[in-house]
Amino acid sequence: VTTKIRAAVLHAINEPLVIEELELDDPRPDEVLVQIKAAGLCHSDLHYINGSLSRPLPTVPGHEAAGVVLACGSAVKSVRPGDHVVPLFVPQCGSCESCLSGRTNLCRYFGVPESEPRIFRAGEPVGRSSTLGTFATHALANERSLVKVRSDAPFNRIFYCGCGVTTGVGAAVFDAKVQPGSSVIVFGIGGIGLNVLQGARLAGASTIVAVDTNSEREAMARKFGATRFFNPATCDGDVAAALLALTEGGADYSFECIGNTAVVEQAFNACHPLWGRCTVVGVTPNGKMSSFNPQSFLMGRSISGSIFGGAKGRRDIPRMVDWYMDGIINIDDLVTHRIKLDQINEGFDMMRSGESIRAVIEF
Ligand code: CXF
Ligand code: ZN
Repeated sequence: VTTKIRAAVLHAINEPLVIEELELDDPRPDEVLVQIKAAGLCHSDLHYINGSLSRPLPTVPGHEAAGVVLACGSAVKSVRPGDHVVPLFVPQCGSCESCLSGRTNLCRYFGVPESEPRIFRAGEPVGRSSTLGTFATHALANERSLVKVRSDAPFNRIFYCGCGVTTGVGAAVFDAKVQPGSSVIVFGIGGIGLNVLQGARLAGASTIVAVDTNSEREAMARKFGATRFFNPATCDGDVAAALLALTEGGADYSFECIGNTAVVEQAFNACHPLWGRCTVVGVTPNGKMSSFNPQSFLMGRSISGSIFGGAKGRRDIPRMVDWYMDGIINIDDLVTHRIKLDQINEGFDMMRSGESIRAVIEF
């Protein structure tokens, strides 16, 4: 038995997604069938579409969503039909070395290729992003890739906790552990950078510099916590040098939220030479390199990266949803466009042009 679903399928790099009817297998004992209510368009999906990141094709992209449980496999314990859930592109099995260590949020099942296809197109297997594939009316998720959330929270807001909100807020709060009174520079004021800004504000940073080549992003940046806006296009000299001056010696924390290897270098060089910590959040294209003078590590400046904001989904997403419901974080103003599944290609066009911050597909 299978469930007939409607999904957006990526058949070839740089071609529009095609909306098709596919067959989704029934849940195995450890799987859950989820009706997707809202799914966000994330820049990583665009990376798969344009080939900056690669995956076997054809595939159903999409990893940032919220929905309702329709059916559970016999071994599933943590959710039941009717529960509201957020799928997790970073699973949390709770029992692997990573999950038990307290040193990482990346469960051993993160990024592990699937052994068995779950989606079919006229009997032929179709892949899916992050063992999810949420650009579809329904998805199958392993129990470890699912978290139950409160049922009074709107799907078309909390879907964003499944990737962007948690990635950005978490990078500042959980990973970098921004301290009260500190200075922060955020490079790239989009769907992730704005969340890093509000995370830095939540953590009590006192100087928060937003950096973007699009000055139209200044108003949003300030609304989400920026105290200064800097457009590198208006600066003749070295961007890092200008930011070192602007922060009177370098930021305590910097965040790269674009995925540009040259900007990673600027973000590193703009933080304080003795204790500045640069966090790479943007996903740079496969194969591209940044370079650093190793002498600049000697005195204490450091760089590290962050996936999903250091969050463990089953532990931290319910808390993110509470923060939204309590007005501690703003999601409403980031969800700039509401679309239908068959408008998904226009949604990615708006992402490319910078017209949208987040577009959400409502089912
Ligand atoms: C990304 C996270 C880093 C690796 C590639 C995919 N996922 C979410 O947007
Ligand atoms: Zn994402």
